Amino acid sequence: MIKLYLRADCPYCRKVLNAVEKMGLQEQQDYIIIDAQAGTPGRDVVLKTGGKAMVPFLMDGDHSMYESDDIIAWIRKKYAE
Ligand SMILES: N[C@@H](CCC(=O)N[C@@H](CS)C(=O)NCC(=O)O)C(=O)O
Repeated sequence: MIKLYLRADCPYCRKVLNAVEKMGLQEQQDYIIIDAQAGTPGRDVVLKTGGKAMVPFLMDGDHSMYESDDIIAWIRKKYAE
């Protein structure tokens, strides 16, 4: 399951969400959203896994990445297959 670590007020996170919604993907079914606002357990996971305090952040099994364009491309490729 794709995990998207996001902040509600982050425009790059909104860009990722808009893209996955446009792809017709369903939250809970195709991906889950984890709050990564400062001070949350989600933020701790982002820092520990990727080494940077930045969102959006994707985790998909062993894969993780930060850049919104890369995240969108990863999800698009995964669900196009
Ligand atoms: N180039 C990055 C920019 C991401 C970015 O600037 N994220 C901001 C929030 S909008 C961030 O992580 N700021 C630091 C923080 O939240 O601690 C992308 O497209 O994903």
